Amino acid sequence: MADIGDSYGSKDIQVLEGLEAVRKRPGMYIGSTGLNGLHHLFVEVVDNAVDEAMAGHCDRIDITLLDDGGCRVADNGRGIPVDAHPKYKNKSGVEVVLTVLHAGGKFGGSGYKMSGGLHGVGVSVVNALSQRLVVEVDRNGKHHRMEFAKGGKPQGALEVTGNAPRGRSGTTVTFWPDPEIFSSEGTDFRAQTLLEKLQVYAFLNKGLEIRFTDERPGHDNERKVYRYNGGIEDFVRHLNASKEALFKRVGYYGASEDGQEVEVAFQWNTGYYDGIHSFANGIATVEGGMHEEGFKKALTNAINGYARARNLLKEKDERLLGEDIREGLTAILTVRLTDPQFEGQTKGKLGNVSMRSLMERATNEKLGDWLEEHPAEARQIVQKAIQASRARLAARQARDATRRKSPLEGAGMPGKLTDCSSRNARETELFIVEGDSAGGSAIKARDPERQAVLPIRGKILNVERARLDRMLKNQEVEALVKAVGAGLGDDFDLDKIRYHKIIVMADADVDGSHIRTLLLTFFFRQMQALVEAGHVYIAQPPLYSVEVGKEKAYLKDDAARDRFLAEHPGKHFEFGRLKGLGEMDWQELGETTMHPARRTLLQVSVEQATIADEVTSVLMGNDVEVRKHFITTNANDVRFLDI
Ligand code: 0RA
Repeated sequence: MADIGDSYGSKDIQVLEGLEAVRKRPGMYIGSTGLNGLHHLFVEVVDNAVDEAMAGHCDRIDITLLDDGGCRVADNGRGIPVDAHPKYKNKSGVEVVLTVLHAGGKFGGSGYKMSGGLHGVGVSVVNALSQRLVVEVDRNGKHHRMEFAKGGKPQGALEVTGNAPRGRSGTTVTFWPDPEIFSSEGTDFRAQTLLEKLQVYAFLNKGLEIRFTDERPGHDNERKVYRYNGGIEDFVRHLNASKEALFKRVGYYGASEDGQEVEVAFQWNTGYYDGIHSFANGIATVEGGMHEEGFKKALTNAINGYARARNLLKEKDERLLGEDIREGLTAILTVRLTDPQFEGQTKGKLGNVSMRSLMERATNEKLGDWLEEHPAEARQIVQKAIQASRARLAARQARDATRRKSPLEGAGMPGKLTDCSSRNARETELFIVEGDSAGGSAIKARDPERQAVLPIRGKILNVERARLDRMLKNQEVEALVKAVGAGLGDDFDLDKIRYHKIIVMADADVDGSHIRTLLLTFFFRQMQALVEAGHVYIAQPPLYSVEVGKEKAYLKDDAARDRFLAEHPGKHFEFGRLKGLGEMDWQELGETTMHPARRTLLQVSVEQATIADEVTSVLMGNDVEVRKHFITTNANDVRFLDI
């Protein structure tokens, strides 16, 4: 029996202080309190369930978005321990896991050694940032339940509420994010974002079944199920599905040593980009790191070795470069290790040196074997790399020719560019405008000191399908590259950009959206650092105009129109739908879309390089059918944007 002193001791105060600290500085735990942060809560809870799966105790996870805004994650793992935790006397394991920061993996010992570590802030953080949370545990034949109020405050101890279904164990966490914390962008989950993450989890955990149901009214309520018995091989197949594979087979190898594991799946496509995606303990390492380094080095080595041995590369021929070999490669690298070191700007780079040597040895040996065993595929890989090296030389010649045309810095600006007078890139903006007439209005409306305008006519060249040498000959591309002033591809130098805001201004119609996608693809492919550093924006011309007395008001979107109607109750208005930039005169364009104080801009971010790459190739690649299907099913989904 616990007395009052026991049930409210100093431990409890510490616990509440811990959760209070999370509420004071949510950003430190989940990055932000915008939509990214909100989705982080989801990731955190699902991660815990996936950890159970990785440890071999769970093969199904059910996710439900409830119609009251809650999110439920149910797994059939072992269930969070329900007995009293030795360090926290009278508290159940469940309460400790839900209220003590970082308590997630602290007990149970070995079962948790592979857990992520990056997202692993613990489900207590989710509790702290929820207005309500209910945890249910099936374990030892009993069904247990515990509820928490706003900020993670326990509403009573863990209770046994009945028997567990026969033989079942598992954990169900249902949480309602706190709107007070997520006040800027709200608490509505985006199903598409969640599904993308769930699909990656399913690929990385072979055989794990992940089911998702969105019960919210007005959403697609059909259940989605992800389960891949082929694991990362299926992942590669999926990524290449929208492309043309160089050969049918997907290669695979794995190795382990001292409790560390590496696995690789790969296939080449006929495209020109490399798509290496790496993960450490299930977490995307978008900045690469030691495992990627080891892989790339050994890949170059293995292919060159094979090409020489088979005389596909003659003695006089130069060694193939890594970039030539990686052209068209789609590969998934996953590693599992006990103490992952995540480094770099976004903590997306694996720092463990041991992973470089394990990956390098595994690749040298196993990929070497694979090439010997699959001579037809091996020959195609080598031939493609040889072609790539020739194209690289041709591209260099073409680029040198472009450079020679404009030897002086700052000279050689494209004729179509109306530049601004300030040379301080930090304060300047480049508007890329569709069409000459809208371009003319933009030139009149701009602030000549800080805003430059580059009109782009027609559709710029489809960059996914064109190799660099051809692309550089395209006038629109050339003008764009010169205006930005920092080169392109591997030579792109972020320090040299001439404007800190590159703003794409296109109509809200289908053509406009096509041009926008082409431009974003171009930036994503050829000036990736520009996108990553957040320099690319999309202008938002208003969708509606309305006369209020003698004045004309502009409304950004449907939500703005609804607000306007709510602010003018009982009155009738005619709303004009603005079809294009051309419908506004230059003053209007300036007022609504260009003036820094009055416009809204969307910043373009590469939220998930994996997914962005996929969308880009679906939209831009050669497979018309896949593209049509994608556009019709995802018409409202602008995945590049982090709105
Ligand atoms: C601590 C220890 C053990 C499991 C868990 C936590 C656990 C947490 C979550 C969160 C969602 N689902 C979960 N499933 C398990 C180990 C338990 C044991 O050794 O039996």
